[in-house]
Parts: sequence; structure tokens; C-alpha cells
Amino acid sequence: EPTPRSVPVIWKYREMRPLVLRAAELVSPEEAARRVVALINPGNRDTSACVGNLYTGIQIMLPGEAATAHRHASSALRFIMEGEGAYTVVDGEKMTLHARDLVLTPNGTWHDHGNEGTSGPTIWQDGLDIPLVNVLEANYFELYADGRQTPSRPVDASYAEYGGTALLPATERWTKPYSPLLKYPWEPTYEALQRLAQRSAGSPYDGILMEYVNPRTGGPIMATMGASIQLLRPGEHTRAHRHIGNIVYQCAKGRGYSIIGGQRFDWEEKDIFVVPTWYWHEHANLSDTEDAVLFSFNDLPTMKALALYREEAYVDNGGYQPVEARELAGVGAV
Ligand code: 1HN
Repeated sequence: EPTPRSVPVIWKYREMRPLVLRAAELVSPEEAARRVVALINPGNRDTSACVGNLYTGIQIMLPGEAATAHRHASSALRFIMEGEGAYTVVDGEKMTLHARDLVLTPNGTWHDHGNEGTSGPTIWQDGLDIPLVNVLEANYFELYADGRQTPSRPVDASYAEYGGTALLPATERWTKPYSPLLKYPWEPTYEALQRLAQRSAGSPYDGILMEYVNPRTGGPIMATMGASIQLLRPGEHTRAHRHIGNIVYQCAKGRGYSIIGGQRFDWEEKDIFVVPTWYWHEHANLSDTEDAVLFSFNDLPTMKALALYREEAYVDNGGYQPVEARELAGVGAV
């Protein structure tokens, strides 16, 4: 069975934040191109990966700072942790960044960032498939000739076009292999979670779990990486399961813990933790009154495209049962 080198690990935001602020004192975006504190899995130190072949790091942009544009074969996403006033430009589209927004930088898109605010740093989590693309020897890296992009589309254009509930532009035919929607703002995301929580029991393994999708296909946001948001009701404690595929979580709201491979990891807002492939995992909301919400990104689209995906539910009699068998037995859908 799979024996991942990566181990479960949690990075506490209160420990990371001072390091990220220190990075901003030590180097400028001009010197660094990208000033990111990378989270390295202690089980696999010879790759810049946080789990499996996924990369994650924390990037800071101070008021008045900007980083030049580039593009690469790697796909990236960002989940905003704190701050107001920063933006990113992706293929000519400028997007404003607010706490808990998800923003995509798909494979091959030009991207640069900056902070036009006055109130303090903007800090976000970057997620990239760069270790995978490097191991496949498929990467390239190209600097944008003119430094930074001059936006060629209205601010947040992709959200105006593709962010409507079950409405898509009738005339446009999107053919690129990633989502045409580049920004998934927090408010409608949280509203969708709460609406579903009122109507659905959710999954016994994941609570109220929703996937960020490409609105044209209903499939994952990018070819190699998917992203999800999940709500655990007050007091909810999910059952354990395991699957092929690595997951990187960031607590977006609330507090709780996850048991990963038999070890308990307590999390609160902005903490980042990972579940390596095939590890048993379950999640619990520690509050009896408040929701807990977990953002996550994963390599499930890669695993599924290569027909490697499998999933099992943990059962207390010591045996393992494929999830399908539990569904047939009436235990509930995943
Ligand atoms: C990158 O291009 C960004 O554009 C962030 O913000 C992190 C880590 C490794 C390689 C490229 C960005 C990165 C990165």
C-alpha cells in the first residue's frame, strides 16, 4: 500500500506570522521576485513540498510594494489570510484581494501582485503544483518583458462574467484547460456553505463539503489541483476515511482538531496542516455554538486523471471497507 514520505504536520499561524514579517524586513519583492516563506514537510526535506508533490508558502506584500510579472507551467492558487488593499493581475485581469478569497493563477498565465493599500501588510497562502511539474520535467519559467502588466480587462472581470449563480455568458466558448473564473470571493462561498448546511446532512467523513469548480465544466478549477471548502457544524466530529491524494488545509474560521494517522492536531484560524495520501483522517469542531470552516487544496485531479484514486472508510471492527460498500449498506454517501 502507499507509504508516503510526507508526514502529517501543522504550522501554527501565530508562529509563522513573525517569520513572514521578518522576511519582509530582510528582502524586498524586487530582490526576491516572490517573497514567500515555504512550508517544508519534515518527512521529505529534499523537495520544496509541504505534502506529496504540493508546494505551499506564505507570501507578504507591504503597502506600496509590487512584484514583477512572470509565468510558468506550474499552476498556483492563493487563499487570502489577512489585509486589505492588495491585488493580483492574471493575464491582464486585475483582482482585488480580501480575506478568505480564493484566487487562481492557472498554468501559463502571466501574474504579478502588489499592495496599493495604506493599512498594513496583506498576507496570503500560495498553493502550487511546482514539485509535480518539476518531477515530470515539464516546467518552464518566463519573465514578462515589461515588468508589470497593464490591466487589459475590467477589475474582477472573470467574476462579473462567470461568478453568477448557475448563469454563464451565452456567447463565449471557453476552451482553456482551467476555470475561466479566477476569483471565488468569500461572502458568496460562505453563504453557499450555510445554505447547504440547512438542507443537507452532509458527508459523514467531511461534513458540509463543497468543491470550487470550473463553471464551464463543473470539474476541478485546474488540471492538476482542486480546492474545497467545508463546514463542520457546532460539535460535529466526522468519521475517519482515507484516500489517494494529498490535502493541504487552512482553517478559515473557528477552531477544532483533526486526527491524522492517529495523531491529534488542534487548529484555529489561519493554521495550515496537511494530510498525506492514504492517511486516515477525521475532523472535529471544538465549538458547541460556532461553525468551523476549512479551506483546502489537493492533487485529486492529478490522481483521478491517472486513474489512481481510491477511497476507504474506517470501520471500528478493525476491518477496512471500500466506501462504495458502505454506501450500499446504507451508511451514507461520501
Ligand atoms: C510563484 O510564482 C508565486 O507568483 C508564489 O506569487 C510562490 C513558489 C515557487 C515558484 C513560483 C507567485 C511560488 C512561485
